[in-house]
Amino acid sequence: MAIEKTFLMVKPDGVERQLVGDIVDRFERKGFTLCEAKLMTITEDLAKQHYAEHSERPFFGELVDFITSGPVFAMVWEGENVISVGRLMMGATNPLESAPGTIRGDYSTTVSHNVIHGSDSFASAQREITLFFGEEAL
Ligand code: DAT
Ligand code: MG
Repeated sequence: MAIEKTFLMVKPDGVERQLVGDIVDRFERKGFTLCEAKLMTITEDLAKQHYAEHSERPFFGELVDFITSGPVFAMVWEGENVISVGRLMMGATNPLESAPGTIRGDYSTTVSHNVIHGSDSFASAQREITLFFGEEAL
């Protein structure tokens, strides 16, 4: 038993393609609980903090440009093993490995415009929830 919280975010491509409702629906039907949500535009500064672990990667500039290119739908979800189960529901980063039935497997063909972000560990979840919603959302 591990009731925990994770940070999930529909990226600008997902918001533009009107996938917010479908994505919220998937997590609700799974049995997870929505704790926080907001439609917002990420500043360059916040994007660089959020993706700090990738700052030395060759795609970092494109990643920051993309995630700040339009509104995102940022969320905190709670439930049993929601961090790892949420990652399973998202599908793999590599589009060759994101299985049909997952969000990325159903809606994305590319590694960059891949519809959704989700925390990959307890430490990332704590950091990302605090970054977007403040410590009171933990
Ligand atoms: P994830 O979003 O599955 O946690 P990640 O943390 O490795 O994946 O990378 C963050 C984002 O960076 C990812 O959603 C899309 C982008 N990205 C990752 N690898 C990339 C690559 N090789 N080329 C372009 N963008 C990439
Ligand atoms: Mg990641």
